[in-house]
Amino acid sequence: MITLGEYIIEKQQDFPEASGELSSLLSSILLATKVVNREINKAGLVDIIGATGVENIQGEVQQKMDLYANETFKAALEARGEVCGIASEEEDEFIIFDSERGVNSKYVVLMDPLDGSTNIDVNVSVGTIFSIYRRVSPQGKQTTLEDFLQPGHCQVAAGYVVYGSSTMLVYTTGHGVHGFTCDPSLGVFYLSHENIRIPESGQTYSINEGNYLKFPDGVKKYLKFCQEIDQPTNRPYTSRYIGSLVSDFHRNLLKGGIYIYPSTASTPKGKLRLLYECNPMAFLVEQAGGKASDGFKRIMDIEPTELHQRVPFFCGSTNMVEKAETMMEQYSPESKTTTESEKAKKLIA
Ligand code: P6P
Repeated sequence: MITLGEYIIEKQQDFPEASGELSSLLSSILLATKVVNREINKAGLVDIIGATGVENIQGEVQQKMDLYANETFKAALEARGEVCGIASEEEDEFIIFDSERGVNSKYVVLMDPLDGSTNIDVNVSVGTIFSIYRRVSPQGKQTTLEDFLQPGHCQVAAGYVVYGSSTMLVYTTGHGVHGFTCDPSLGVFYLSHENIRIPESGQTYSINEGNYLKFPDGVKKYLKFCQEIDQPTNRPYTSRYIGSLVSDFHRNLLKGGIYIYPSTASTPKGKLRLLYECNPMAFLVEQAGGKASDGFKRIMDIEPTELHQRVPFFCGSTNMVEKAETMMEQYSPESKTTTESEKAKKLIA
């Protein structure tokens, strides 16, 4: 029974150039996770569920637990002094940690402190998602926007916490994906899933079919493919959609499956945010042997332009993602938003 703290230190040799800062950073995330977990588990008993009436930059009404989780992770990260700043779904701009330790630290963290938080009021699982980069601005100075607008393939580490029937923390530092389960009697996270591998095929698809009428034709064709009767390929597949990315992702990671949030009428660029939802999940799924794209382009190769930019998201078992991409190429090529096609449009204009 090895704890998360012991595992991080044991694996520190994977980072010869890091003299313990990354280990210390990850353990500060663990500390904040324990505090948030405690509050979520009693959210029904204290005045901490429900909405604040305040909207965040996403135009979404902030839940009280959103703000609590955001403040908890922000405080834990700043106190540990291993990051020079953070970006968060709950913060309009990136946050600068301008203490002497902060400006001299190596890393930045991007996070969705509590994803799917509207589920808390109805006791459905929610999650935290985090992504860690080495800064590109000079140490000794304040962090800059460029530290946060790095493509996903530059991530140093990424992970999520799923506050479900049990609380699990799953992370990668580029050396496989490892899951730790909390023993609530001790508040300790023990290694429970070492080297998680996602099956290359699955029988589950996760998508909000309420948006069907406005899906790209390629997505509609893929859904019909999933629903066809075909014994040899175990179809029809099963539809499972919790409305909590971390929960749907976690199930598909362990059992195989695909999660799709495509462009819709109300979210023409998709709903999920590239920097602190899609990139960390893409890093994890690729490290587990899966795939993540916007339907055409590898998520981790997308060059970010804005802190809260959204992208369509296809993520999960490689064979399933590739089948969906084939249908997007065949039936919705106009949805491709690669740099090349944008340049072509400008030339024609
Ligand atoms: P919809 C939660 O708000 C979230 O960001 C993901 O966790 C979840 O998968 C998705 O949005 C649900 O969105 O539009 O289907 O309710």
